[in-house]
Amino acid sequence: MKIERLELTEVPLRLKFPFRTSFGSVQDRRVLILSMYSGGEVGLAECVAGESPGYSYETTDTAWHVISDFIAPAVVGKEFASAEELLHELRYIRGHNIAVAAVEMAFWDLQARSLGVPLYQLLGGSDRPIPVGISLGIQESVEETVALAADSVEQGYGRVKLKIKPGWDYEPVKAVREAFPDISLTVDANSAYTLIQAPHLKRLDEFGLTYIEQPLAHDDILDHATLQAQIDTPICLDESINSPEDARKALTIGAGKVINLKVGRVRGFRASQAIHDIARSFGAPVWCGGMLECGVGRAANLHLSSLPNFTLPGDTSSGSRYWDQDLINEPLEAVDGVQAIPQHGPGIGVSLNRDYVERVASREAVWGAGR
Ligand code: OSB
Ligand code: MG
Repeated sequence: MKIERLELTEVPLRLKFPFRTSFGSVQDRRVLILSMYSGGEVGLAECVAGESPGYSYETTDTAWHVISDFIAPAVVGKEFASAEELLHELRYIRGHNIAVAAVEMAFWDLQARSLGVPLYQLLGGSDRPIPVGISLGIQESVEETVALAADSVEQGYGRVKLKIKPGWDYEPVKAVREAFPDISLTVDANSAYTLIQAPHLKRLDEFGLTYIEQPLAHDDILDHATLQAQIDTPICLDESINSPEDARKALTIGAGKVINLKVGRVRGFRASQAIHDIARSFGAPVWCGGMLECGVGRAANLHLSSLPNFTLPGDTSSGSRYWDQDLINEPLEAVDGVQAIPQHGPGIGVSLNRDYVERVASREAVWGAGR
């Protein structure tokens, strides 16, 4: 497939509520949408970089820079037979996985649309209901946290994840566990602790959590292995896994037992498939993480989540949870804790609301020939 044209569009999008984690709070998002054209088809992807370098060093602006100044000039006008070939062209770009992934994901969607098949088929998944969980940000009070967890349980979400940080961990988790003794409950620290706090983290063992997500440093696996040996709660790695090699090494040394797979963080679908397979060979389940995506990214995540080793509910909650006005035309709603894989057409199976996107876009860059 020859990449004839690429469009990168930035769209301001306000979350219904501020989302607070151990690394900061966000409400005003700047979502990047990539459109890739070939042979009359257009592939879509969302670039999941955040607005500030809190979760990853990548931001909306670094992704804009790397895509504009390095990736687009290297791929537009060129022919690629596969995602591997595309990735090979970009192999000299160290890091910046979120930027590279956006282009790789648009290529997969373009391929699937050109073949007239749903993306999950190309990825090796199957048409099955996708169990979904919900990620609850840090709240002002324990009462609010319990109330939000109650809403989530009522809506049928199959897992409730609480964001934690030092000073906001044992109490809210205890309160939610007491209110809901039987739900699958997890916590996500986004790297807010160090090994010195291992005895404190061990206290969470009493709540029978499905896992504790990324308690220690974003670039660590060694201390996670030490911690895992001291606590009963399985560790789920998020920030620490940026490649299939990271996954192999982490699982080899016992740094965790579960992986939160985010396509952007690991450089795209090809790497996601590899990490999925490596985790499976270790008997470690994976689940699909979220980056406060709009419908474009969520649709892609749902297709990926259909691969067989995605055995835990993902952070692919309803689009309406975050957005009054999503950027896609079709709703993406969880019903009784399950999302259907969107198949309103081939590829990721949703369509971009181009009228709206063009009306509110804050900037756009274009490479290659006319549409
Ligand atoms: O650590 O999983 C995370 C959001 C932004 C950055 C990092 C994370 C998150 C979430 C939200 O937990 C998941 C979602 O999109 O619903
Ligand atoms: Mg996480």
